Amino acid sequence: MKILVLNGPNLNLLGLREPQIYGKQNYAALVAFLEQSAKEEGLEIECFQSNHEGVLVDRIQAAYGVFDGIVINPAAYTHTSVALLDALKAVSLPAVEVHLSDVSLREDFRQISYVRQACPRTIMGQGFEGYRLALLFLKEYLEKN
Ligand code: CA2
Repeated sequence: MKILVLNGPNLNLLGLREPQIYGKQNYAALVAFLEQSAKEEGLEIECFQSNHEGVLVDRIQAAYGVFDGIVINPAAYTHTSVALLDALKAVSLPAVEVHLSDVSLREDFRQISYVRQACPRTIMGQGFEGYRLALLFLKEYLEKN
């Protein structure tokens, strides 16, 4: 099973600021954690981060026929992007929305998620562990479907 892990804008700055919200570890540590988690579960993953909405749309489109599922933390684009929602719907791959922080406890503008409509599962507030749980969810989902 091949899973694409997408991270949106500013997540490349992990560990540099706001550690009380996003944790102390950096983006490289997140990728290392994901690779270790995937190895343990026998999954093949590719991790990709971009600060650009269209680039993320391109990667979702290119996943069609190549990957079996998508883990996505769209970061700020969660709350603004119909383009990411449309891309996820278009490729029709099972996708899990992940957030490091618990967005349900944060500002009003973070209560909207466009991508959620295309995701059978959302995981929030569990830091890096949330990404591992997303991989596990997709593994089980793909085994059943
Ligand atoms: O909790 C999450 O994972 C978020 O997707 C993170 C986004 C935020 O806009 C979403 O509402 C929730 C922000 C990512 C920014 O990451 C930073 C990392 C270090 C320093 C500053 C920002």
